[in-house]
Amino acid sequence: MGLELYLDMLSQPCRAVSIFAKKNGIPFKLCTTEVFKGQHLSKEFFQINSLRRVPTLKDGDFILTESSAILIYLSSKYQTADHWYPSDLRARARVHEYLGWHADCIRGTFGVPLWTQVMAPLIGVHVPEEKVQRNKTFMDLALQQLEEKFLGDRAFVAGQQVSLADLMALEELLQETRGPILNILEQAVNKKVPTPPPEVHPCMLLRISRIP
Ligand SMILES: N[C@@H](CCC(=O)N[C@@H](CS)C(=O)NCC(=O)O)C(=O)O
Repeated sequence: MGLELYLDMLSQPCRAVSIFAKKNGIPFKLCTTEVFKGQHLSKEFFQINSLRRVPTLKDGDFILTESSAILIYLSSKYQTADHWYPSDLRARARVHEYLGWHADCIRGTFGVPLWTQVMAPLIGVHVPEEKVQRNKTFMDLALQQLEEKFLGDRAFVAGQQVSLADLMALEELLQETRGPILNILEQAVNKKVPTPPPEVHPCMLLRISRIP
């Protein structure tokens, strides 16, 4: 059985994995798993990933979660160009450093507005303005740290060419690659986003409760 990727294109880590696989000509079967339709809660998906999260990779009997682990696995298995996941120790360590920080500080803040502006209202939850403003402050700080610590006067996070670190950063921050997100924001403005089914509400409430 070939490589299967369980992805939801509304999810930033999923889009990063999809872009990487396509850009590098890695053949895979796309198994669309839409979180807001509750598809990640199905019995079938539970057999594959008991954490019930996407992205998930299935390569024969090997199953892997976490976007950064998946990207590293793909780049190593398919021997993609060295710049993606550099063999140089320090450049590679820089990629890991960035991926860890990204998950906390970029994903942890840039992922929030979709929840406060679109998903929470859909299930009748109002996120206090104080939290929205606090998150904006964290987003500004994260951008400043990205520029000052990770980029400085360089074009890329590690080395002279694009790496997995840049892919994660660009995917989250560049609007052009965010078609599905722009679509859902537009649908939200027009009040056309379908309400997620009730079985998804507990996961959504948990996610909303984690907004600091
Ligand atoms: N740190 C994980 C984040 C994965 C994640 O949060 N996935 C979300 C979609 S963006 C998900 O599957 N949520 C479903 C849930 O937690 O119920 C990664 O980078 O892969």
